Amino acid sequence: MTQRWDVFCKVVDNFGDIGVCWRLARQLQSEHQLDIRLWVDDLQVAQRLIPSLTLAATEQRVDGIRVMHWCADADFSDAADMVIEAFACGLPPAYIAAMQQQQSRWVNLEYLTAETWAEDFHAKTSPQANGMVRHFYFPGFTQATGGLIRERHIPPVLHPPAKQAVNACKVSLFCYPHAPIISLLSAIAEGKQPVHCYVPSTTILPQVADFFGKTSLQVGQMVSHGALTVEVLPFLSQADYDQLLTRCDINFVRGEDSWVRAIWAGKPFIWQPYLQEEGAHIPKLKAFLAQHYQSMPITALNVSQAMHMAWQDTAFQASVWDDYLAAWSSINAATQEASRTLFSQTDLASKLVIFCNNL
Ligand code: TRH
Repeated sequence: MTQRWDVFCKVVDNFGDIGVCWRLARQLQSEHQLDIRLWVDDLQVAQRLIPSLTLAATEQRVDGIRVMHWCADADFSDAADMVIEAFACGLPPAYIAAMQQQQSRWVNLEYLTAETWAEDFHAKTSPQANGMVRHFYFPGFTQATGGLIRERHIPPVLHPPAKQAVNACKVSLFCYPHAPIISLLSAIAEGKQPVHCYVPSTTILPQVADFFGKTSLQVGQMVSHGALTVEVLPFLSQADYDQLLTRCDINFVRGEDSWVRAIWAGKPFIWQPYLQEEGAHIPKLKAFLAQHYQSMPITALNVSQAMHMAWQDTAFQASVWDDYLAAWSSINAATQEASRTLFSQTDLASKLVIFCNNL
């Protein structure tokens, strides 16, 4: 009999919560033949990534997934065999009661981090007051963690390392509004290397418009200054966004899901972690750089680290951009190597299925 899985997703902010859950739900359904319900509390945000969603529907089927509106009056009486609580979102008490009755298994999918403690906490349990056991599942970059989301259709990064940066360098820009966006755009515009920068429409557009002395920018608009041309794209479907990353030479990504997609695109990328209190995102960033670029030659590593640190700061120097372009070939080769290493590991959904079946 087909196993029934429920994935619970609370949209805290931005797109990553639903971005991760939607990818995982689809992969579990299509590659592992599971019967999936995805419970989402904010259909409006979900609709940005799943345009065919109907906002008024409490239950609907999209791409083989039953998308359930997680609202106060939803029917929580029927619990699944396997329950994935994404990012400790907290399950409805009525649903937990149903889980207890149906002896469902309960896994909390944690945030991705390259910090070494993820290995220690992965697969640990948390006994609950009602006698149930909640299991912690930590995604990660090593065999001892829960792995990374990667569908079967993603090709391995096979292309040989390029010798030098291409003439018209293509860049994609997806970041949080507090990034030093204007300084980056100035550095690019003043540089020698022509750059075509694709900006999917998000909350950073006002700053990009500001750089060009405009009050606003519209989807489809193309504006240039110096070496920089910016093209405003619509907010893309996940599939189109993934494609964009593979077509660009440098990708600015953020959060969690776009970060992982940049890894599979295998192109040099600059990751902006989600801003956390007391600078907790910085150790997270440093752990990733140390883990991911082990094979990078020291000069390129220094340049890459400087670029990432400058991107977290308000003082972004033009020289950081110039140095990054100069080291591009070397960064590209090391990025591909790192992606290939991760590609050889089992993907998150496959590991999760094995993990759950062993509970
Ligand atoms: O939106 P994010 O910042 O999401 C987050 C936050 O950090 C959040 O706090 C955290 O809880 C969560 O991650 C896990 O960045 P992220 O993770 O990259 O998610 C963006 C999603 O949006 C991702 O699935 C890619 C998708 N996307 C598109 O589908 N089209 C687009 O045009 C763009 C720019 C992104």
